[in-house]
Amino acid sequence: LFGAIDMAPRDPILGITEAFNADTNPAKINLGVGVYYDDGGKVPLLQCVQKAEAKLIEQLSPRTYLPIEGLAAYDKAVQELVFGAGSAVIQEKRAVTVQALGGTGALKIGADFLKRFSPNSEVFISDPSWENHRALFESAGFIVNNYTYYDAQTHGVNFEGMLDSLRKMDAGSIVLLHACCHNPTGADLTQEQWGQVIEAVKQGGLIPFLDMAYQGFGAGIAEDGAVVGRFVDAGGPLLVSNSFSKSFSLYGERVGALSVVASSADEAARLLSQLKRVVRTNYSSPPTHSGKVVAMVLSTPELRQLWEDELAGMRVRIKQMREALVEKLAQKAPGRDFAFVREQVGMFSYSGLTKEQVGKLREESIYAVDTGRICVAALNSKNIDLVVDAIAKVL
Ligand code: PLP
Ligand code: TYF
Repeated sequence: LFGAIDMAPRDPILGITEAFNADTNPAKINLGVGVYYDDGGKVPLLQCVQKAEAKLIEQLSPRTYLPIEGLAAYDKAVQELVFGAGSAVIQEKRAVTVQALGGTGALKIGADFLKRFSPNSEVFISDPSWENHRALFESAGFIVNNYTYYDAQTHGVNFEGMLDSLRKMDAGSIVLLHACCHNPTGADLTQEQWGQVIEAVKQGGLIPFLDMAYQGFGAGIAEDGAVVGRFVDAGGPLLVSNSFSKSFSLYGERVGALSVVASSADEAARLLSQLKRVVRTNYSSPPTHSGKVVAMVLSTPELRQLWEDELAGMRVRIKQMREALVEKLAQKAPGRDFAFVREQVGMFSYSGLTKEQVGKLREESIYAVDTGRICVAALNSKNIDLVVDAIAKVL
């Protein structure tokens, strides 16, 4: 039965971590995977998480099954974070939220749900996009296409091209948009451009699916999330996946959510029943621990403040690393202009390095993605000079 099975290709990003782990050079640096490291090169365990976990240990509780849609307190807190506390869509009970296994789990629930109710739609993702987007929607049975997005010449968004792509899509097409901190390019839309995208989505009768895996890493929690409210205000269906992997540094806990906006409370109740059916046939119900931690932090004022401060700390440190990278490269590689790195948003930079150059960096035990994507959040005051010297050498 299994004799003829081929070797599946490695995940292009997680495969880099495998190669990195196998490297015995103590000075090795992993700029591949999208994980935030602190200035000491460690993945942080946030204070707000530690405090919530300490409280949970004081009040240990049995681990029965959670409801299919997840912990009620979690779903409520996530809704308020994603749509804004007190927003009309929550008051009118038009939004439904289910706890999910990370942002990936949320995308998968959303994809399976859409395949059931809009089976003939095609899906459009940005060119380029997070590697897993295509695979997730294809495995749900969709045809997946690209819309124009990145312009390598300007290191920014080819906005006219993007609008043109949107306008050519058939009504009912599903368009996956990165709410903020575009992965892999770091090139985001301006507020004004979002307005035009929302207009094109509305005019074209498209189904928007916002993927928000990096809320708080761009301009701020509310600022990054504001685009969700603008889509809600424009009316029509909307799906939003969000993840706490990065913003809570809870990667391995698999904690995220899918929210869907309906046109009425009655429609929302029917949607929720169908989302539960999708969850049931995937994994029955989500895990308890991480949902409790995130719900407690989001809904306890002191812990909430601590989280916002810690997230701001991560955001600011990444910006400092962008700044340092630009300045140091200007000294070490004077013929080249890396000022665009300053304009990019979130964890990543499409550095413009070619596959060959990335291969040469690898010889120095510096790991980046073949596309030239580097994780700026993996740079720190101790490794940045090594990275800059190595980049200057391969240019
Ligand atoms: N969407 C994007 C754009 C991502 O970069 C990631 C990264 O992991 C995800 C979704 C998945 O989130 P999670 O790691 O919580 O599954
Ligand atoms: O793009 C990244 O690096 C992160 C982490 O299959 C990631 O989003 C990468 C690949 C993958 C899952 C997570």
